[in-house]
Amino acid sequence: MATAANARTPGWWRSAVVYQVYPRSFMDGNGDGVGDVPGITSRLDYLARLGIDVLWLSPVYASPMDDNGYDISDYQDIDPLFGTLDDIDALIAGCHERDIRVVMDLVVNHTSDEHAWFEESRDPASERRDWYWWRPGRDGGAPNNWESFFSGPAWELDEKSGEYYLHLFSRKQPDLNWENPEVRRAVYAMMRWWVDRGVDGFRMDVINLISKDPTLPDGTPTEGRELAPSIHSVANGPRLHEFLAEMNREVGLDERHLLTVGEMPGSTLELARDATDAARGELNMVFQFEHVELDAQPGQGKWALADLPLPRLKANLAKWQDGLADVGWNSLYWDNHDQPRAVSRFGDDSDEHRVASAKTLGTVLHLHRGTPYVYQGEELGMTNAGFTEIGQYRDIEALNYHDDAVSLGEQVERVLESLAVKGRDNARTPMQWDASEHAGFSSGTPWLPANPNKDVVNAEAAEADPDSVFHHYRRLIELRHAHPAVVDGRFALLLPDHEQVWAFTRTLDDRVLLVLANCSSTPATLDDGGLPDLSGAELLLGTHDGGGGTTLAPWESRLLGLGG
Ligand code: ISL
Repeated sequence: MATAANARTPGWWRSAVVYQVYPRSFMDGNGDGVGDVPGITSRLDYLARLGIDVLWLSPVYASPMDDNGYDISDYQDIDPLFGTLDDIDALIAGCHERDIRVVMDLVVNHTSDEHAWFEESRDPASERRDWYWWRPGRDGGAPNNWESFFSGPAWELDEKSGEYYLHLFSRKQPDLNWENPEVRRAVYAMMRWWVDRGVDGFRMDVINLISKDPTLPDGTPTEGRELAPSIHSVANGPRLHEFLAEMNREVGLDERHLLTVGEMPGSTLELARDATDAARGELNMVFQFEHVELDAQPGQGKWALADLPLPRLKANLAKWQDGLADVGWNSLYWDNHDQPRAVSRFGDDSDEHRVASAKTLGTVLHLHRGTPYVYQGEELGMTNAGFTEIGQYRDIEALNYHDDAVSLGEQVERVLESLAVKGRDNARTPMQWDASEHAGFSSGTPWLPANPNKDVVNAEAAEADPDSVFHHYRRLIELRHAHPAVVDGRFALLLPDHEQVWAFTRTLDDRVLLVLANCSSTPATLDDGGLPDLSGAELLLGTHDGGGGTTLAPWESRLLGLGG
């Protein structure tokens, strides 16, 4: 059988669209209320109909599930909650039969504290002691002032040795010490094992945290907090590029044309450009965070909400387009399992505008230059969860933030508002397959309840409606596969100051693609000049029938083809 895996060609990922599955919430095959691998396999025909090229699977490895599988206790086994290694083999084969490639999540900045490596490492005499970051305390407290991403100090005292270990995430996610070459060798061997099993690439969790300044210097705390936010103190360490290049060589990532995308919170444009410069042999692309941090108060963390005027968002994406135009490559995303739902955040999720705004956001994103990522349910215009009480949340980040903020004297109402807007559980409610109980996700009681809007927002209804968000995404993916300008065209932002309209071109030779998108819930006028001559333009994709003229309806978008 000629599998997609053995047909990988250099740069194939530039014309690909990746679909992210969060296994816990995608499809429950055995009725225990939690999604699983056989459940995913049972839905592959749906993904094939959408037309995606790659499936990125969030972690399914053995895990105590402190952070829903991002705390791994065995990299080479599947958690029983999700299935078995045979189930994964069947999923990979099922994908390859449909020409869908499979990218695994690689979580190697940290393991679970229940990983055998860490259990050994707890013994100060063990050969694995140095596989993690152990340090004596300072002045009766933690070794430095770093704060965990999930609130509170980034250090945990281990009574047995009287030393602390570093955990940039939960205390059940101790950080691996990448300074130790044995750690690196073990990680590369594990990656090769997965490649041999048939996977087509890796999405690398917080990969810019693997290199740390070994002196672990204190960070500068922000006003009113005694702990320094860890990201600014620890990201992008001195040996990051060296480690990435070594991994690439040792695993044969480029040699085998595997897709590599590194998640890099706190990445700068310069860092991303270097990391994705093909000549350096590190990564294909990175997930940078700037555009998903614009709706927060600068330096105050994600929970300090702020308005986001459209010109700022446009300028930010344009900055990355320009910055990676000649060297490197962009990844494009609105959504993932850590972010609120795009249509609720950047669009308008009211009954009136949900469909048009979800489509328009899709057009804008997919027509930028880079590899687009679709997070499960985004193609249906799924919305935020609408939780109003802390008891509805399951995410460790949300629960820790709530307790921490309330104990520091913040008003409960404000905390709940931030959670409703930004909490990660917004993206983790069950995939909405149909209007039946639990949205067709599970025959049991789901671990998080399905959004009540599943009666209207669901895959079955969307597939039956040619004007749905689903079919709009399907067409966007088709357009990418059919039009080289979508993949390679040079990007230029138009009307940068327009407060409602997102307008840009993509140009390849004499072919010009023009996107005109009203990103607001009121009509927008296009009389500002600054647009190319539209006579003879061909409408390739629109959100409204028979549009035209110089007024765009609320959330109307048009993709026009000129010349060529
Ligand atoms: O979710 C975030 C926004 O608050 C980030 O802080 C997030 O924790 C960060 O982007 C890293 O994310 C990745 O690593 C975490 C895991 O919890 C996330 O789900 C994962 O995407 C630790 O493995």
